[in-house]
Amino acid sequence: MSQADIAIIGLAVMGQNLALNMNDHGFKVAVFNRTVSKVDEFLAGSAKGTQIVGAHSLQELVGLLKKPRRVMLMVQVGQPVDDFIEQLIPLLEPGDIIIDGGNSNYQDTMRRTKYVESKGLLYIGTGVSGGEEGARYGPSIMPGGSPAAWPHVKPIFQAIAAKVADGSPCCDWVGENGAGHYIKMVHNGIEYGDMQLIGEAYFLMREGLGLSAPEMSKVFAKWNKGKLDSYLIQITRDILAYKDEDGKPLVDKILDMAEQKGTGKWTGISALDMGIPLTMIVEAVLARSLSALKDERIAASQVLSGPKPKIAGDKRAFIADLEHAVYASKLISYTQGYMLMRAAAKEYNWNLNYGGIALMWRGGCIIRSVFLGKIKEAFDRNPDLSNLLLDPFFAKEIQAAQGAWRRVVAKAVQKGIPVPAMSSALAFYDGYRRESLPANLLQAQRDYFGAHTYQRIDKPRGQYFHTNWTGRGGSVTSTVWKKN
Ligand code: NBP
Repeated sequence: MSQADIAIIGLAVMGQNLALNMNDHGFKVAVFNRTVSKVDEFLAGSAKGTQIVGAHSLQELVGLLKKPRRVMLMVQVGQPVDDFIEQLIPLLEPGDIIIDGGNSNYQDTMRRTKYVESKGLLYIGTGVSGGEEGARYGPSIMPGGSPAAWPHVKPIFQAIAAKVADGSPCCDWVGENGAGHYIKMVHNGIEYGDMQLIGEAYFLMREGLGLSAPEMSKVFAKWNKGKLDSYLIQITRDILAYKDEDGKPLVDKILDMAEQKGTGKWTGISALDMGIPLTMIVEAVLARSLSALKDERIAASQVLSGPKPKIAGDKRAFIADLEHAVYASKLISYTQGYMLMRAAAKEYNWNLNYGGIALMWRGGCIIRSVFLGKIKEAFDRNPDLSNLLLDPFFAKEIQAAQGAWRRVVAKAVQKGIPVPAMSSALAFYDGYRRESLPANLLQAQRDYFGAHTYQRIDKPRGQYFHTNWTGRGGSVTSTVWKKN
């Protein structure tokens, strides 16, 4: 019997579908699961008739593999990953590769890479995006870890990954240690932002224009043929058209309390740690938190009032403006996401390929869109592009959209319809494009109450001054906080 090319541990939705996908591409896969009965169920079920082989112990699994052995974990994040690593290390030989394909925190992946490498083995932490369908027919795969492992994994990963129109795979090497999981985390943060923007557009149409779910489905269908063409717009179109058993839209019956698993929050924490103004994604995370306060909101709705939400006037013109507002806000979100990745690359010494990342996200994953093709083009034009907004194409796009964007945000504010993502994106744009901001006053306040010192516009940067504002303070200054 020929030996297996790769092992997958963890036969829940992702592990099973990845195994079937690898099998379809001619790779022989060996599988194992903590609850061993699931191995037999899988082999007798959806894996029946395939080349996939099962093992009933880790020892048996490792024995089925050709060398260097490639063992991929698709298990719940956290302790289960560490437990499997511990159990695998004594069974593997130098040069063998452990791959974690779950949504692990990048800091865990940095720690695990170091640990596994210290045992003479190689490690890959990879983001896998696209959910069940992606895993089965072509996910976006974002691997990082031990560079020496990549050539051994590349043929399998690039074969099973989604492909863009020219056949390029949505999978490439991201960088050392935690880089792959970091990029997957930012992907998920961007996903939160995109979903929130779509939610705000939906809410403006529902509350402001009084449109029904099927009417809004038609709007999203139209948007999906333009600049916003993307997986999330497409599924929103389908969700809004979906009818419950009684023929009424199912979406109207779903409780408005959002849940989250943490990757959006991690993205926000990383941005706060590095001082990057990732405002839109953080607003999207916090909008989910606000939605979760359902009972408090019900109580508050009895006490607190606001304007009537109905938006009068030309509905079509407003919907046209809305499309621009979503597009411009999305551009800000991706700009901020790229600012964050640039800062992380500096912090962790990763040599990130920004155009390559756009290509990895172009297909297979939840944020796949035509727009990402434009980002790839921007980095092709200028690989050192410091900020997406400064690319000539995107600078022109945002200029063209901003009138409509301002009208939508102004109307939402006037009508009391919350649009935290769209409005914070606009505030970022108006801050980023200004040479001067009110931080001069803020620095004066800090110096007034805490002797934190300030720099002057009429003196070279790096010189710090303190003023005895009240005449009562002394001349001792505090340690300077330059950045945060
Ligand atoms: P789950 O995240 O639900 O994990 C189920 C697997 O983890 C099963 O094999 C289960 O074994 C195993 N497991 C658990 Br639970 N606790 C364990 C423990 N203490 N020790 C050993 N094994 C344990 O599966 P999934 O939804 O397929 O996701 C797999 C990974 O992929 C996760 O990291 C997830 O975040 C990530 N991911 C998921 C999606 C998605 O759409 N679902 C998308 C992208 C990435 P058992 O059968 O014995 O309980």
